[in-house]
Amino acid sequence: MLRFLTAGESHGQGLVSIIEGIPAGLALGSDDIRTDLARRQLGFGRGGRMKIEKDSAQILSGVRHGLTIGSPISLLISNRDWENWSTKMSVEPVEETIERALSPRPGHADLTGILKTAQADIRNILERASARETAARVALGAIAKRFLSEIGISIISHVVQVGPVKMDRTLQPRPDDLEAIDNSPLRCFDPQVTTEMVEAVKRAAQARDTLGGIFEVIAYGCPPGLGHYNQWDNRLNANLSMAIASIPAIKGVEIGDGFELGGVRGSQAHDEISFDSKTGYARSTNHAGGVEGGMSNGEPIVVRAVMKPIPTLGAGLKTVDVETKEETTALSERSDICAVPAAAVIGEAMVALELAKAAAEKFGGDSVVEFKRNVEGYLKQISS
Ligand code: EPS
Repeated sequence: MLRFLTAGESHGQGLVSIIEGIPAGLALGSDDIRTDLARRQLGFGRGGRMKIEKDSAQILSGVRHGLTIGSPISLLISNRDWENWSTKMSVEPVEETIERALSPRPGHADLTGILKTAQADIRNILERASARETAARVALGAIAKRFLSEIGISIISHVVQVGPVKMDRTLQPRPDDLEAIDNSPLRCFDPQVTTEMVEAVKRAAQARDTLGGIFEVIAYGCPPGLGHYNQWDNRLNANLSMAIASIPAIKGVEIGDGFELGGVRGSQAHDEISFDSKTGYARSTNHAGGVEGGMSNGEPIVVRAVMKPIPTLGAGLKTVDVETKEETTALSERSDICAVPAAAVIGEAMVALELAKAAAEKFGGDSVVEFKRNVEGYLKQISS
């Protein structure tokens, strides 16, 4: 029902995206998208490209006079850097000889990409494999967030680890804390840990190296029952994991206490149930991260992901020239030292898109009015 696609190269003319399945009557403007696009560009340790780009999305269709009309919404994010690349990335053939990229970066799509697609220039791979594409996903995610906010769902993220520097796992921010998180140079909720993270990024930069880390996305206000236990590909935990793992450089995803659950007994792993006649069912803990049996259970949904260090290293790793097969140093485009704060914002977008999909499936509705009426009826039904 709700689906989306993106297109566009990192140094091409721009990023294009289409989302289908957002009901009619949702208030939506470019400003709703601009805030999240700017948040994706934040973070200490970003490269020179972020100084060039000032991302904004032009809404090309699906919105009229500030409201969605139920047709596919299409967006264009123009690349400012395009003017420096219009010959190298020209759609039409060009007269001059363009230097090819021939030294694949270990950890990137470069080598397998040229082998798989029978192309000789790594640029044809890296342009699309680049994390630039995630700007389009963040724009779509902002639309999904706008939709979810109609039923009281809000999604935040924060960085809990950069390289070896970790934050206390039990510190969990609330939606009101998002501004403070965005104001932190590494989007970390703990000021003391932030200082240590900044130092770690500085040390990596001095060594012309890169750093990964771990981020957490939390969705507040989800009703119980998004997703389904009835079929493998309806399970919300599975779909959230796929959505997050699809972000470039993500190597692992956990929900709730995740991998730590492998080391404790059942009595410590599960969230005991209570009932209050005024407030309904409740849990005193949330080890499950808001998902049980493939469905949201009404508690905050907590998803964590590990991002590997970016494979474009200033110093360049050992590799092989794909033409001569001689040993060489991997190509080193201008790049980021640490992009975990940006990855966290992309994580919010992917969680939003997945929850919007699950909510649209559960509650249906061709208009926002119908969707909200269905949600209200359901919440009334399960509260009695
Ligand atoms: C990226 C390389 C860099 C990053 C880029 C991801 O781009 P450039 O080669 O233009 O310096 O800045 O990220 C973005 C452009 C972005 O918008 O996040 C890569 O190789 O993945």
